[in-house]
Amino acid sequence: MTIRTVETTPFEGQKPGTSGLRKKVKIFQQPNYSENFIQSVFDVVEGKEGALLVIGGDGRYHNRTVIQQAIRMAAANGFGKVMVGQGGILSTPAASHLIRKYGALGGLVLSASHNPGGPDEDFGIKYNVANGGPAPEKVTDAIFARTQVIDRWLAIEAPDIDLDAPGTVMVGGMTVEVVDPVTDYAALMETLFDFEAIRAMVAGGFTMAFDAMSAVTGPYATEILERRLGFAPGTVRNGVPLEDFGHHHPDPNLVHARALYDLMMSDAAPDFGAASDGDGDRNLIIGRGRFITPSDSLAMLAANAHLAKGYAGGLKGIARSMPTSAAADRVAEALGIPCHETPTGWKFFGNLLDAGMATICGEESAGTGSDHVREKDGLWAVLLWLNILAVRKIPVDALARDHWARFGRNYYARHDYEAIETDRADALMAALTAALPALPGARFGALTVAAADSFSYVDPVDGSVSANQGLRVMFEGGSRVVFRLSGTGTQGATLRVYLERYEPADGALDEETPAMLAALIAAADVIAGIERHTGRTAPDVVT
Ligand code: VG1
Ligand code: CO
Repeated sequence: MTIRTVETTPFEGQKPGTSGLRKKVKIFQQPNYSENFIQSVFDVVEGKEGALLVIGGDGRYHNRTVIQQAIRMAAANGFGKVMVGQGGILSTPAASHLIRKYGALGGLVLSASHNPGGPDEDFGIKYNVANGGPAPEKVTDAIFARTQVIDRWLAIEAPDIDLDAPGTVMVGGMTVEVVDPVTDYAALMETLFDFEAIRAMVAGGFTMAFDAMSAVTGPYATEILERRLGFAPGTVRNGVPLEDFGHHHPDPNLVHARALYDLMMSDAAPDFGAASDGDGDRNLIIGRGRFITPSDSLAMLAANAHLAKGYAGGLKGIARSMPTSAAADRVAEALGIPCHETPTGWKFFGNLLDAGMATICGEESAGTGSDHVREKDGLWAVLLWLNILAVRKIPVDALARDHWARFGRNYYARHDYEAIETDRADALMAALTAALPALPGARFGALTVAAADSFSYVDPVDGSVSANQGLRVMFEGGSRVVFRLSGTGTQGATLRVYLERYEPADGALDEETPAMLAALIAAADVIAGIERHTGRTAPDVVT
């Protein structure tokens, strides 16, 4: 086996963001670009000799090229075995499960998640550690530091392997096993949920539409929903993963999953609608005539999780990202369990899950998951919903109304201003940061600021501190606006404005969200000077 040592020089900007390194495909196609990053990962992680590495991606354009090269590099860097999904496919939660199940040292997840794919769109690489979760900040910081001084990468001389042929081949001295991407994941789901009960509900006439958005969940959803649970063929829509996601934006929200939303609001709506994103870790839940916000979904799943066999023993705790609404906090309070508030990004849940301090986690960005893996998991959320509906035997809308009548309702929306010039976005955040101390007591229409701060997180397990995780303006009565800049975009800056208003159980529970948030939206613009700084008068995306 010949190991090639290829000289290289550092690239700027290889800093992993909220979820790995994400850039335009064209940037990743520069000679040495992907290799520099992967080698930096390998230079930083310890214990590679003879170890197992899991590799898979969401099937987007450039996936196979990087996988073939990563296999040659893993062999040169001393790994004993690579496990890769057939066709290069592994959803993010399925990759997390394989890492855990087979005791891998870690995994490379090749995805830019909900970002579009294709030659002119986005690509990404994320490293997950031995617990199956995204590398924590101390690891991503070390990887970034390494990218800034890297001067060589290693690969063996070997031809591409046949990624479509299941089985085992040797690459140099290293074993490569091409595995079915669905089998282990589907088996895990059967341990958590009562498939019998869901099958009986389906046999009784319960219908659903699942939009895989031409992304990675197609094969998973077809196997689990149609083959194992008995939903009719055609229940899974856009079920074949495409390299460019059919030119769509594989982001399961009301804008990009519009067709599903329109169906669910129409007379032809099935009982249940759901969608997942590029890499299968997000979920959209819509009942007939009723959209469930991701923050509400987290709260409703937490309140009912004990109805599924995997959670029959109850929850140890709930964790949510800071911008996620406080709906889950009220459930935690009622259950007498802790609710942890973390910065945005799944990597911050890892320690809480490992330490047994949380069982269910969620983010307002359509991410929900549990301690069964260390990633958010789109299909898991869909199956937990189905299991709960099968036990409670009520429609989604009734479940939501019942929940609000008990806990109150957190009206919620997120406004995104995309591709703002970076300087302007930075100026807005700097000015707002400077203004925070003077805000308490200030009035904006009928709203009075109760507190304002820059969110900083101290990890209760390892004591690590993550500062500057978003600017919060809290109002008297429990309403709130949060401002932060995205860490997953590939063009300029994206400003996210998170809006939340609480109505108690005896308050106005059946109103339209935009009307309920109108005063907050107006206050947000005045407080942050959104139009003044960015020139924008309206958000690009409202979810
Ligand atoms: C966004 C979401 C965040 C999520 C992250 C990765 O990050 O807000 O909640 O964890 O995407 O999701 P940001 O920094 O752009 O706000 V995924 O499905 O793209 O891996
Ligand atoms: Co994703």
